[in-house]
Parts: sequence; structure tokens; C-alpha cells
Amino acid sequence: MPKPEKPVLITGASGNLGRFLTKTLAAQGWTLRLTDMAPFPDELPPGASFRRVDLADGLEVARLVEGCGLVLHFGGASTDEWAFESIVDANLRGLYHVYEGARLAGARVVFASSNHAIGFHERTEKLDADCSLMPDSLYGASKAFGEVVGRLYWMKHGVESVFVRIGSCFPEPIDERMLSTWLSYADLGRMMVACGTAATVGCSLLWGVSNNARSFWGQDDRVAIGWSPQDSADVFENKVLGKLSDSPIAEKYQGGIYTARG
Ligand code: 15L
Repeated sequence: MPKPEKPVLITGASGNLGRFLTKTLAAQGWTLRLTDMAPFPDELPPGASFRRVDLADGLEVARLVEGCGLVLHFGGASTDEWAFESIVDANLRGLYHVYEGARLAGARVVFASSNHAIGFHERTEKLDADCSLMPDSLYGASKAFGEVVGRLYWMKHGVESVFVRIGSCFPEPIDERMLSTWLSYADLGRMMVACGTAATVGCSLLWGVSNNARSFWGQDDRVAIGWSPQDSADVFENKVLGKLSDSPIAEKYQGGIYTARG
């Protein structure tokens, strides 16, 4: 298995996706630096270290990125339920600090963006990666900000990025919408390996979605990066068909015209 030569920083390491990636990538021999505001809840795997850092602290973030060749940026506010001020600190300030750190270290960034950056596109034809940013929430707007800043750092400073517009990354689909939006953990893990080991990625975009027949999303940069999903939500159809999301404002979107959920 190919692996990055330099250490890899994972922000948001204590979250569900961060914990999964830590386990998976450490098992492949990656040298990991982990960080989160919350303590790391698992035993540290061999080759990994953890530091509790607030992404709003630019100096600390720069120290973390120093010497790394890759940042898997999964840290920050992860839903629209976060207060605006926390979104600003984690997703605007924090994002800027990660890119500044990457610029200084010469590191590549994989940014965990979200389908909510484009959630107010209508469900008509499948959306391609170059569709306009159309956030459905302040959280989605903060992810759009991240993609725009990432592009700036590519054009101005040559910092490579992959923006991953993650659909719904859960152990399995839990409602009908996820038959469209689900990304399996295993596909996410394989995606990070591809993003971390591709010779070049430039400034690319991937839809973070498994091979679902009902996916809302189409063309992206997967061929150039060398990733394609191997799992599919289709096998869960009987389990979740007709099951509505329990999101409090989901009714607005549920059978409706937008790809968003609340
Ligand atoms: C996201 O961006 C969130 O981080 C996640 O909690 C889910 O809500 C997901 O989108 C989704 O749209 O299902």
C-alpha cells in the first residue's frame, strides 16, 4: 500500500470520521498527528500522537502543520445547529489557519466540505462539480467559504487541495434521503488514501458519495485522483425506503425540490 512520506495531520480527529480515519490510516502504516478540541477517546494507534488544540488558535495550528505533507481537515462545526460564533471560530478562522499552516509547510490539504455548500440546487439533473456554490445554511456557507479560500491558496500560493463535498457519511443509510447521499466509511477511507498518495491533485473536487443509483451528483475529479466508490446505498433500499429524516426542518426538503436537508 502506498503511503505519504511525511506525517499527516488529521483535524477533527475525535469525531466519528476522524476516529475511523485514524484507525484505518494508522493500520496502513501512516504517521499521524491528531488534533481536536475534544480529547481523543480511543487508544492511540502506533505512529500517532494527539494534541488538544482549538483551530481558532493560529499559532498552535501552524505548529501542528509544520513538517507535515498532508492535512486531512475534518475539524470544525459539523452541522447548522452550531451557534454562528462557533461556526465563525471553527470554520472560518480555523480554515484560514489550516491553509496558512499548509502554505508555510508546503502541505496538501484535503478539506471535508459538505453537500450543504450546494444544498439549494434543485433536484433536477445530476449536479457536476463545477456547479455554483448555493449553500442551504450558515454551516453550508462556511463550507463554501472553505472551498473559495482553498482555491485562493491554490491560485496564489500553489497549495494543493481536494475539496470533498461529503453527502452523509454514516455506518449505513438511516433514511430515504441517504439512498442518494450516503458515503460508506470504507469508501471515505479509500478516498483519503487516493487523495494522500496521488502524485498531484492541483485544486480538485470530489463528491463524497458512494456508488448510489439515486445519487444527486455527477461528474467530478475522481478519475484524475484515482478513486472510485465501491459500496452502494442501493442494498439498503428495503430497510429505509419511506423513512423520513428526523431533522426538525426536514419536511421542507423531504420529498421536495432541494438536495438539502435541514
Ligand atoms: C453534513 O454536512 C453534516 O456534517 C452531517 O452531520 C450530515 O448532516 C450531512 O451533512 C447530511 O447532509 O446528511
